[in-house]
This record gives sequence, C-alpha cells and structure tokens, in this order.
Amino acid sequence: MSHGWNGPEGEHHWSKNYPYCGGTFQSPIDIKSELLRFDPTLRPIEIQNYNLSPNEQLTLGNNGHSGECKSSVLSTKHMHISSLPHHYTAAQLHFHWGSSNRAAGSEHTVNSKQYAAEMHVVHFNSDKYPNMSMAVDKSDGLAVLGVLIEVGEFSPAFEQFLKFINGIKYRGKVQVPGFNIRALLPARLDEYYRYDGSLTTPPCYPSVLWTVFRNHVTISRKQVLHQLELFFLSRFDIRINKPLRNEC
Ligand code: SG7
Ligand code: ZN
Repeated sequence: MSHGWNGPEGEHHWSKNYPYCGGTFQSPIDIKSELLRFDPTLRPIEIQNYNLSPNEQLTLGNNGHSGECKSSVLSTKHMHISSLPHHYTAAQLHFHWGSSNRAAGSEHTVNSKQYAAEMHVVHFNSDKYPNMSMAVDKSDGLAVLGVLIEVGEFSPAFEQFLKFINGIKYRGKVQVPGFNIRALLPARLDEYYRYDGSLTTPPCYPSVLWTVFRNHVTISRKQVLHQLELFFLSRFDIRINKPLRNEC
C-alpha cells in the first residue's frame, strides 16, 4: 500500500485524527442473527432510475484512498431510492475488495462471515440537502445500500464495468457507458438488515442509514481474480458523473 489509511495510519489509529472514528455508530458491523429483530414497519427498498442509459457515462476510477474531488447528483429525479423516511439520491457507488494478501474484502460481516467483496451505493437525503457535501455530516444525511458479494456464478452485470478496469490498473479514470445498476443488486429488495451507522472510512460521520441486503450476489472466481491481479489497492469508485457537479 502506497499511503493512506493502512499501515501505520491504519484503522486502529483513525480515531486520533478523526474524532468520530470508533464511536458508537461506527460502521461496518458484524450482523449477528441472535441480535436481529423483525421490524414490520420496514418496506421493500424501492429504486428509481437505476437503469442508466449508455450515454450516461460513469467515471470509473481507482482512488487508492487519495483525496479526489467529490461529486454529487443535482437532479432529484435521477437515480434514487424511496420507501425510507426521505428521498435519497444516488451520488456514487464503490466497492470494497480484498487485497491479494487478504482475499475476503467485505466490510460488513454476517455472524462473523466475511464475504469476498461489498458494493456500496451512496445516496444523500435530497429532501433536505442540496448535495452530498451538505448531507455527509448530518445525522439524517445519507443512506447507503450495501451488497455482499460472494464467489460463485459469473455475473454479466459486473462484467459491464470489469471489462473496463484495465484502464485504471494503477490510478486514474476511465469512462464506462451507463448500464442497469439494478442488475448489481440482489433479486430481493425486501429482505435486508437496517441500522443507523456511519461512513466506514474517515471522517466516519455518523450520518448513514444502512441497508445491507440479506441476499448476496455472486461473481465468478475469474472475475475476482481479474480484480486481484489488477489491483494492489483495495478500493475503487464508480462515480456517477452525470448530472454531476464538481465540488472541488
Ligand atoms: C470510500 O468510502 C469512497 C468515499 C466514501 C467512503 O472511501 O467511496 O467516497 C468519496 C467520494 O470520497 O465516502 C462520503 C463517501 O461517500 C465511505 O463510504 S461508505 O461508508 O459507503 N464505505
Ligand atoms: Zn463503502
């Protein structure tokens, strides 16, 4: 790892520089089945406009934890979720993968089981806030959908962007034509774990209403290997950059 939050500046040291890290709301968590309770008031997650057209380009970038420009979706009619206390508009999605020396890379675990990878679709509360940066530190600011990824059947949906990642072997960006983001989610959107938590990385703001789908999705071993071969760094982002505004 070249720099960033790993090594001597790793997770166990975050709280020194970021007061919110390690707090009561810190995500991720181990989801323990004996602590779960059924909440009959929860509704299935409803998604809108997840089916991006090919001319809605996605910027696929390997951020290597470096501070990049943040972006936000301006239009509330764009990719969003409902059936939560507010409308939440998608700002970006990203993955947490294992590195070659630590094959499993999911952040959330279920009864201590770690999955191969995890996808997060980050949304901000567009009823109350104009953009991501206004929402990021507010207690009702964000809603993230988490998808656990296991090695198994080949995923045509993931291939839609995996085939482009050669372009971002080290660091940098590549444009990917929009596709149906719904296909990256599990079939069932009515079974999920819900809790109040935080950003999983510094500054760890306790601003995230978490939804982790109960059912995982699969990608093939080859698709994972492809990933491991290409990345020394364990995270990269897909930024949905249309209609986006740079906030640098
Ligand atoms: C990754 O995880 C990036 C961050 C993200 C963070 O480091 O995807 O995104 C940007 C734009 O820096 O932070 C505010 C935000 O989305 C934490 O997100 S997460 O809690 O969903 N893992
Ligand atoms: Zn994440």
